[in-house]
Amino acid sequence: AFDEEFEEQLLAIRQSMSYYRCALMEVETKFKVLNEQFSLYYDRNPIESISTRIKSEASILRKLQNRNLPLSLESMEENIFDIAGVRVIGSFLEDIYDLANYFLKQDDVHLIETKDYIQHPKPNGYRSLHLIVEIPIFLANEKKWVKVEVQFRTIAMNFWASLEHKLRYKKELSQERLAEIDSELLECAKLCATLDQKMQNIKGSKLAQEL
Ligand code: 0O2
Repeated sequence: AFDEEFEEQLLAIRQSMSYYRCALMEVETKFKVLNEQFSLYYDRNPIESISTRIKSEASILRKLQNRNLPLSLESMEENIFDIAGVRVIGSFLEDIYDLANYFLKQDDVHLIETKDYIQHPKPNGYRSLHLIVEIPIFLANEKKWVKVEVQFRTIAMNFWASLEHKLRYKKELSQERLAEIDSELLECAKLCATLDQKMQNIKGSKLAQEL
């Protein structure tokens, strides 16, 4: 009986992960379609790149433990919203909000939560627009609603976040040096925000429109 129960649990976990992978495919396609339409009408691609990832098992476990939540499949599905993650890198600041709005207007995309770290950057300087949504996936005999986190960033936001992520793991440094690095990273984040604004201004300027 124990073996059977264990096998059932494994199957349920595998099934759940497969639903998250299907949801990633759906969302990725939605952005590819938007990019295609933009290219056709405006002769430019607002999306620099799209990437997807499934959160690692270790990372899911850590998140549940840190929040003192039960370690079960139900608890994972109810509490962890970024198991399926899509990252959309847009060209200009304005593109980020346009893409997010076009995506949210689709009637099979249900918004659960918005975290706008562009309007309200994190204290360390992190900027990105996060949307938690629920989208349907169509299986042989049923329709399942699956949660996906979409992170929208400009190239500059992604540049900062990727390098900050790497630097954060240099834990062998002294407290003093770590504080210095944090403050240097915050300064870099501000420079990136200025760059984004300058690029957006150039794009919006009369000169660029005439080109
Ligand atoms: P990974 O490798 O992407 O899975 P929490 O997830 O508990 O920290 P919350 O509120 O659930 O917090 O999510 P939040 O802060 O809106 O977004 C979390 C994700 O955003 C992170 O996922 C990162 O991808 C990204 N992120 C948030 N803050 C930072 C930051 O300061 N620096 C960088 N580089 N990325 C950040 P994970 O799970 O941490 O990692």
